[in-house]
Amino acid sequence: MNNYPISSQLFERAKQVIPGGVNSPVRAFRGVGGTPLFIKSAKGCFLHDADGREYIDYVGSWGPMILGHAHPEIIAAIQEVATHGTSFGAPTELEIELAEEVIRAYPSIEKLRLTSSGTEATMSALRVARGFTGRAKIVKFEGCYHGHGDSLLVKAGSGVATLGLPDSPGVLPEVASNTITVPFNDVPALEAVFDQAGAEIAAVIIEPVVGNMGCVPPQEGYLQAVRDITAKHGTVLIFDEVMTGFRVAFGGAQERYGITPDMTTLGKIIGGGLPVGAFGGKREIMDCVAPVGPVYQAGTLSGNPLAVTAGLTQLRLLRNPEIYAHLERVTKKLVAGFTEAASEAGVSTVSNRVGSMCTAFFTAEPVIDWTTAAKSDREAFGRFFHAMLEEGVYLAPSQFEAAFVSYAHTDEIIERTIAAARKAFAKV
Ligand code: HOZ
Repeated sequence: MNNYPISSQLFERAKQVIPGGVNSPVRAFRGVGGTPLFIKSAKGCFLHDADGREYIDYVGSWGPMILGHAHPEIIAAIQEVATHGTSFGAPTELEIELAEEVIRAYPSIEKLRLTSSGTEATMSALRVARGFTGRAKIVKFEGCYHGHGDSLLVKAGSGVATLGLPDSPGVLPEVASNTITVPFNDVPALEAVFDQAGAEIAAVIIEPVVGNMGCVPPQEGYLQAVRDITAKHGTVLIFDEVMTGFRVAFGGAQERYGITPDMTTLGKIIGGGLPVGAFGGKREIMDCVAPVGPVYQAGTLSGNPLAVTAGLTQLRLLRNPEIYAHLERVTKKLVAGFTEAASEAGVSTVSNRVGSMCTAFFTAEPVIDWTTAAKSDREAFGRFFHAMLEEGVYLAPSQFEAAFVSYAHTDEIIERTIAAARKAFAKV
């Protein structure tokens, strides 16, 4: 029996006019099979689909909804600002306020530029790093995903890993050849690359806590080693905190691990659920950006007043440390509950967590990089995913995406989720 008749109909219709029926590949459920849910509305930690079913949501729009969906203060702020006009293509005071708010939380950022997505932020940051250093090569890590910019679609995580795609056609070999990849959490591999080509490397870009191969934390001392190696070679270290920014701590992974990058990219949470990205860093690097410097970057909707208002309102609410204490506590409880439920059912899982990001990998071996993540049993994950859906819990439809917990996830919701997991693991 099809429990999702309306979503199924919508999916068939969508496939006629949108590639794969979706506007971003992971949403198509290819990683788990079946029909993607079409969502009608969301409130707090709940999603409602087109078939009238309710789910506890652990996707949170892939990270931005840290306070839960349709937060009343954010909605009210957007409505108020919208009455004054929705886009001017000219500066507003709101943009300064958002930049000031971010800079206060991220001492490594002296200046920043707003974009409309995380992808734009990472692409722009690389261009600036190349312009600043006059070097061509960049280093990224296997299984890390930094949006779909050409230079970054090499051994990428997220949808690329989920779909098992080879490096994307359409990325010119001469572009890809300037991207060097190394395994995450492997200091000798990074040292070897720098010993060989250090003077040619403009930037190292890293998810300081990986979210795009599932959640993979940096091992003790790893980020410091990356910092030391890049500093020694005059290479720009870019922390891609699109997922981790204002997520694993108010000041992101750089605050949590005490490491100062040269540049940072942000997105997701800083838009409060509307499209905002940002790249920023040291003044001398950011002053390469036009119109101060020669590195060109622009955007009609950059700094859009609605998006900036949503982000600013969310960041001001997030100043309350009680929110992070809650997120830490309930996510820890969730992971402990999953681990116990899996072990009771005799299913091997390894769970990684940093703050309110976590993943249960269907494997018996510690997951520290892409090689170990890729050993997960994706079919078992798919069965678990669908069993959870049946129980009213919406997880990311891929083994290689992190779960995000929000402030709206109460203890009672976490307990309901663990009870659902008990039943779902029994069906794996
Ligand atoms: N690449 C995103 C997750 N890492 C998915 C974006 C989406 O489907 O909205």
